[in-house]
Amino acid sequence: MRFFMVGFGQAGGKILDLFLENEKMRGSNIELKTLAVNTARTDLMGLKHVPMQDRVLIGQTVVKGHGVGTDNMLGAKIAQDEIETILSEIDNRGTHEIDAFLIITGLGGGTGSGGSPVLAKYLSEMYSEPVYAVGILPAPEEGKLYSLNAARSMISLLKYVDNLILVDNGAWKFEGLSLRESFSRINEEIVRRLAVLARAGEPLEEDMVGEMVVDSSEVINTLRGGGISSIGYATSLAEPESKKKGKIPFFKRKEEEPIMEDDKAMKIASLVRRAALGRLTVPCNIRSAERALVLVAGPPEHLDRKGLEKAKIWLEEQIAGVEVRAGDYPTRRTKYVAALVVLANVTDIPRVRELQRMAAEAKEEVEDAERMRIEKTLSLFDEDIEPLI
Ligand SMILES: Nc1nc2c(ncn2[C@@H]2O[C@H](COP(=O)(O)OP(=O)(O)OP(=O)(O)O)[C@@H](O)[C@H]2O)c(=O)[nH]1
Ligand SMILES: [Mg+2]
Repeated sequence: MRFFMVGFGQAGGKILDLFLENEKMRGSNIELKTLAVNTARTDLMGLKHVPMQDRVLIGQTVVKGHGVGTDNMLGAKIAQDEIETILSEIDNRGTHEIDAFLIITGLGGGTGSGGSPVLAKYLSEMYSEPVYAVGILPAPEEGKLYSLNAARSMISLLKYVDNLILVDNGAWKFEGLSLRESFSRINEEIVRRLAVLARAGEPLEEDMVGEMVVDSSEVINTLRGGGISSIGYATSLAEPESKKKGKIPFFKRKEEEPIMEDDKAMKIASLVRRAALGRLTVPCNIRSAERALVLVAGPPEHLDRKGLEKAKIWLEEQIAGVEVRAGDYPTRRTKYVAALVVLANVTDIPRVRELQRMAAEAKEEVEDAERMRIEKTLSLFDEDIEPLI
């Protein structure tokens, strides 16, 4: 699955940066097209792995490289005014080999929150490839302005993206850490999941083929329809073959072999179950999902077709719809078996409902405050004074 990744704003840029670092560390052979877009010069300078030529500063004449200060209306305006610059940077990098666009952004801030929907709109109009966004929801403690921004951004993004993958900062805050301190850990969790998704359908090591191959078209079919998705993930340490009981030739009896195979299948099935029922990127009711995609990655001797099929049948029973796609890919670059479950087009997401409520309240308060301020200011003047216009 070849993404053209755009990190929009500070959070988006940082996650893109970490994704690239992770790919480098793994000695990845995936060719990546990337762009970090921001209105804040220092945010762009702080990136370490996004190549210099892939960093684009917008809005210089308006905010002089200082960011939009959580004003996402201004973020949207700047993106709109400079859309030609962003689009030509994307076009210059070539798009014919990519499978999809992926815009990563914080929804509660200004630059990425406002700019991402504008970019999504143009990309969806100009290219046939699907456009996805990874949107980070603000934690409740960040306050009403962030909620209002997130609600506005989400509503606009959902008009243009093929799918919006949500991550809830509030649900991912780590025990004993402040929200800011949690960011780097949350970002690692996001990158881990994106790395698995980005590998679907890509040959990792030339001589290895999965038991059930998932192609990028299956990711695209899962993520179609313009809804909201949530991702589950779980790993387990892949025990070396020699340590498994029953695999030691001396003790091995013929009739034990099927049990071993069943054991392998059971492990895969329970890993997938753990991924789907554990902490999701945005907590939601799994029963409200329209489709699902399962990807399992790990050393080839730990992958199992039967296990995957079992998991698939189980997941079909859990979700609202019937479309579940599943596949695996072998890799020797890890000691773990990882399972990723994408729950596509979920509708029952308590945090989104709460955000809508908070945003409506915030909007009313802002309007009330504005009306009162105007009334108060006007009451300072004598009623006999005539206004100029
Ligand atoms: N998970 C995660 N969330 C972040 C990170 N940095 C900021 N956020 C969240 O993203 C929102 C703010 O978005 P930013 O990306 O900082 O804002 P921006 O797009 O740079 O816009 P301005 O700074 O207003 O110009 C807040 O809700 C933060 O909680 C990060 O590194 N990780
Ligand atoms: Mg910023």
